[in-house]
Amino acid sequence: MDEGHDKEDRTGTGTKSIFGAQMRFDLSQGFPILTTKKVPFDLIKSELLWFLRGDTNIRFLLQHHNHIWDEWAFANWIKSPDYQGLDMTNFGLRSQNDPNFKEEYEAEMAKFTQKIVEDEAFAQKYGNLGDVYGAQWRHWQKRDGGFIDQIAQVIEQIKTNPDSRRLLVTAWNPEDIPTSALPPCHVLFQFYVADRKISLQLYQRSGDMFLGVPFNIASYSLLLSLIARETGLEVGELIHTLGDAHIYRNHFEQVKELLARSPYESPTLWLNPAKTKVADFTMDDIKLRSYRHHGTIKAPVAV
Ligand code: UFP
Repeated sequence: MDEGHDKEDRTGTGTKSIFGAQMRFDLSQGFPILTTKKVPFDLIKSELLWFLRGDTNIRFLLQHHNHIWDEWAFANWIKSPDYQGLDMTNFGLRSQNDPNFKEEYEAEMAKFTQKIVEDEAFAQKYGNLGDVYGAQWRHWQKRDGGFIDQIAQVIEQIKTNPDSRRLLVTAWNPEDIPTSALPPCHVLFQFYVADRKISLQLYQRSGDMFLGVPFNIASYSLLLSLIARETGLEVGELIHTLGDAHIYRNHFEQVKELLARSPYESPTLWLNPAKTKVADFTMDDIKLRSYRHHGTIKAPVAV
């Protein structure tokens, strides 16, 4: 907020922004999740398990009461010939500015998500988001047909060739970008193994420091912890590298409130000791112990 450049942005909100920033978290010192506000760890868990399943259908998320990807599926639904409801064009912006429309939108959205959960055929058709993380991580489409499972490959490489400098997973596919509603924010991550510890560096091209980034820190720390489990290594550091790191102009008050709070001690992560494979973990196998935090701070999401 003090040193950033004033920048306009795609959402029309405006930001203070810097380019190129890095944070390092030593996971042996506790699990890096903000304590100065509540970060909903259950949503982070179900989203990460969804990515790791290679799933791109919001049905799994809805079954876990996770609504973070709803808008993207809804946007496809309202453009389809099967949609017969009220005009929902530009629903993101309109629902922020028009309380009557907001009510109509929420009713349409509730009908949509209920149908996804109850009707499997409908979910097949309208719950799928296509080329999002699950697909890129586990089913990277090859030019000659077939696919690449980047997660399985990187785990195998970490086990057999831990000194490799090629332990990478990428989500950025230039071919998909022009048709993608939300080009990946987490473009690429790399693993590094030394002294029996494994670290992960994430390159995130764009970070909303108040709303998105606290989520992202916890999500990639969990991913690192799961990969450490499967490869039999200790957890090292999460290195979070950001391209455009920004604070939206309508988050300044919330950021000041957050910074005025005193942090609590970090919680610890519990992973079911009976599970060793990333793919076998379920919601109940992952828990935060002693997560003490301050209250939620509401802030508008830029859409
Ligand atoms: N954003 C995050 N983390 C995420 C995610 C999105 O901070 O995991 F998916 C924010 C960054 C930016 C906006 O404010 O969402 C994406 O917009 P753009 O594609 O224009 O960078």
